[in-house]
Amino acid sequence: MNEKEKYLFDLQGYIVIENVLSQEQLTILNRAIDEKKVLWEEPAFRNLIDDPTIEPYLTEILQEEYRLDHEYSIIHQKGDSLFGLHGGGVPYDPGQYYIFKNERMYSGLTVVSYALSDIGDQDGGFCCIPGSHKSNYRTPKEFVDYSETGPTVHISQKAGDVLIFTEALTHGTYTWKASHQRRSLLFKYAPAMISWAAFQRSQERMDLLTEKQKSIVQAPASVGYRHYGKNKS
Ligand SMILES: O=C(O)CCC(=O)C(=O)O
Repeated sequence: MNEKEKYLFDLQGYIVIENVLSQEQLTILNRAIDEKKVLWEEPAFRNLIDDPTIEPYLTEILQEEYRLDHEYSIIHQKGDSLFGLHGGGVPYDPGQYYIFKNERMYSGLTVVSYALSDIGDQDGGFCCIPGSHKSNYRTPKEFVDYSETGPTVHISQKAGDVLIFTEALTHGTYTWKASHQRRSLLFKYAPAMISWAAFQRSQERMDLLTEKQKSIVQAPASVGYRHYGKNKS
């Protein structure tokens, strides 16, 4: 994560990284969705858990050790309805926070959102209030229900681009207006000791993973406890 990207993530609460997925990956992932495969059935999905392009960003935003908390896809057809704004600095949520301390950022639940189809300016999809992860007042209800646009902006992505945002950012979803489907894969990571969703990974699914992936898809425990646990006889 370079200095410009750090500046932008800290300032806005999100960044877009272009061209993360190759055309080949897009073809495989989109085919798997056409075939209605669940996230864990297709290795190309599982390989995103330790995507080497994304790893340095997560290390910077979440610290050296982090965990994949939960993941899902968003498949929206034309007319699929909006989802109101949520998140933000107030009220403070210990699972979804953003702070800057000791010359670095710390984020709770943090989302890596892969676009598998284009999300153009007028298409709908992800929107947010840039900078709201540091807000000190509640989001006005007119902005939450979109009766006023206010400072809310829509974020475009080309197929293959990745949007990373902190869940502390006030964000939501505009109605999907394009004739093609919105296809996004959301991987939600947390610091090693935090669990946002209940931990319910089956052994059968864990067995599909590489050792590296297993170390990311793990139950919450502090880094100190994890290493102490490993060294205990
Ligand atoms: O990608 C989107 O449209 C919004 C996702 C969202 O609301 C969330 O991750 O909490």
